[in-house]
Amino acid sequence: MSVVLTTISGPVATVTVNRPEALNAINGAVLDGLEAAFAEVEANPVVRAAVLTGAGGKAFVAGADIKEMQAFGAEDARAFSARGHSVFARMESSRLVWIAAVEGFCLGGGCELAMAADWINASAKSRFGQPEVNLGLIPGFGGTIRLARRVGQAKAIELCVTAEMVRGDEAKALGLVNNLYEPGTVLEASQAQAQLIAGKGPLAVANAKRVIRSGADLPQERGNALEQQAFGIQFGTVDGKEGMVAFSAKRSAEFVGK
Ligand code: DAK
Repeated sequence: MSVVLTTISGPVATVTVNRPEALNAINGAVLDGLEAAFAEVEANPVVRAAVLTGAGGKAFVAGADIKEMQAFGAEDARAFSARGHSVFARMESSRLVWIAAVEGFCLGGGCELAMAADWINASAKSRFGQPEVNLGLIPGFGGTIRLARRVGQAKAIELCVTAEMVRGDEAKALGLVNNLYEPGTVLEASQAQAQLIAGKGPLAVANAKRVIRSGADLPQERGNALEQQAFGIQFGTVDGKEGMVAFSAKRSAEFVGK
């Protein structure tokens, strides 16, 4: 059985890290599987939104695979880190919205993987943390940067140096989690949310995500310029016209992604 599974249901893709016996810990094979799955989903013209999750219900992902990493020297670790960065970044640069559906433990490299998605859905019982210092390590898949951007520098330092876990409801209060659902229903609720997004204009969804992500590090004026350009582009699309015509005709829009 593959360590990463991809299922397509209508316009919604679900990618599942599938090593439940190791709480879905990320090893080299998982990175290979994620890279292939991200490429496959991105290239599928039918897919309009995507969910990332972990198998088994006990964990989204409990971290990078500690047993595999034990054999690493400094150069192996640097290469593993660089590979993780490049694979995870595929969700950020994707035309699709990626939702991380988190049940149970979401730790270390798992929390880093979830943060590379566009947002995180969880239950109040989910457990988030960056416990690398317990192993004498630090986050190596972008966690230091992404966590600080999500929760602020001071809280990110606190979480990374204490290794304390926070529950899903606490993570929501920190801004790490967008939406809470009942335990056992997070995947289904995330897929329903993806289905909702799939009904929107796909170019508009991709463009909104691109501008927000690219604009995050820009001064306001340059961000405004980026937005103006993207706003104009939408008016040159078939979908942009269709959406406004459908509104005026009091019917549902039929978007074609052009
Ligand atoms: N790696 C490998 N195996 C893991 C694992 C992990 N991260 N987490 C759990 N497992 C395995 C356990 O070893 C166990 O396997 P068996 O003993 O049955 O063979 C199985 O999953 C079930 O786990 P437990 O028996 O421990 O289950 P419990 O319910 O008792 O405990 C737990 C659940 C999540 C509290 C516990 O498993 C735990 O503390 N796991 C480790 C959590 C952790 O420390 N995560 C952070 C890992 S470090 C870098 C790149 C990346 C990173 C760092 C540097 N560079 C390249 C520089 C990232 C580092 C990390 O993510």
